[in-house]
Amino acid sequence: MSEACCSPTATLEPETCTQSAGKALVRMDWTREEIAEIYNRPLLDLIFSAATVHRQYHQADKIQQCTLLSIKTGACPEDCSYCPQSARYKTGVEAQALMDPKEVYDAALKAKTAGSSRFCMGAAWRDVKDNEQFDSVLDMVRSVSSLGLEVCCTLGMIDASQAERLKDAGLTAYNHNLDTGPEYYDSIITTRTYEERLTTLKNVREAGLNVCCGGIIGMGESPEDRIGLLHTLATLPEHPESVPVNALVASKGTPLADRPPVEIWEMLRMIATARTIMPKAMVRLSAGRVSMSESEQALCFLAGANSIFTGEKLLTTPNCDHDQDRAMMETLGLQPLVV
Ligand code: SAM
Ligand code: DTB
Ligand code: SF4
Repeated sequence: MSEACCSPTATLEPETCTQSAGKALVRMDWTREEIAEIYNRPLLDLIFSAATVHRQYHQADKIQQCTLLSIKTGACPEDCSYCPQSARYKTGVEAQALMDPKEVYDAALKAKTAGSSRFCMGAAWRDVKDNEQFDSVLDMVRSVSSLGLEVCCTLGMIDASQAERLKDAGLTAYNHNLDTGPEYYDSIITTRTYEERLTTLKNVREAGLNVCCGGIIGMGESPEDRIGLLHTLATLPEHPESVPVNALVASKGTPLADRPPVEIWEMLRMIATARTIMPKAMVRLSAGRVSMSESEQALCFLAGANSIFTGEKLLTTPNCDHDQDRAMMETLGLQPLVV
């Protein structure tokens, strides 16, 4: 008789079973059809099987708290339809020049004191230029890293040498999202290509940095587009160590301002499928958490999310109240992950 596979109800033949020694296999050869089958499972079966994989690879009672800081805000030349920081839309976001490294250090210290173990600095740039501003970002990376925090940056496209310099400065991970599936991508952004994004991811990986790469749902994409995004991520030469799942924060003035809110069921499908096909990754419940109830977030943690952004803001939009987050973790018996 065959062993039960990672689907709780499946009794697959051994050659089609995706488990090894009681653990889901880490595979880079997923087909779109296989991912679609997982994504479209009856929701409770999907959550149950994802929760099973989650417990094989992660401590299910631990949630990593991360803090974001916008170190350079707004006036971005790109046309990402979701983004309140694009100069092309009238969103009311006030442009701010690159922050002073000392202020960044203070913010990181505050985040650490508040329980964060990862600090992510975002800049509204298309790409990184080799100039004093990049030198200043390298200083910021060095000083945040000296606090013993994981350090992540999201600065737009970077080349191989910039990735190496970030690594040398102590960067843990670089965030560069694919945002959506390859077929839908051009409906959302025209000023940089999917291929260019993949090149940055390659530069990041080859420099020995961890890859943080995910996307956004709720931009009008179809389930097939979401499956396309998950397929691209899960068939990279190595899985990203970190996969942020964002629900669109519909921001006034952007072309996506009137998109209806994402249903929790869609968020759960996305998180559970990401968890199932990339078992080792940190799956981050990212933008959009502010619109979710605690019970909805609890389902996301059950489905395999193991990280949240804490602090009053994401980059430019409001985030959940930190005291309420603490109370929620207490209620759910979750502890902050210490790295
Ligand atoms: N400018 C850099 C870039 O685009 O690579 C870094 C900053 S950018 C704000 C980082 C990511 O935030 C985007 O790739 C996108 O996935 C996410 N993001 C931006 N605006 C968002 C929104 N309104 N709702 C959800 N996610 C958003
Ligand atoms: C990611 O995937 N989500 C974060 C982080 N990576 C940089 C950013 C979310 C931004 C939400 C809109 C804002 O606050 O401006
Ligand atoms: Fe600029 Fe990044 Fe916003 Fe796109 S997502 S407009 S590149 S800040």
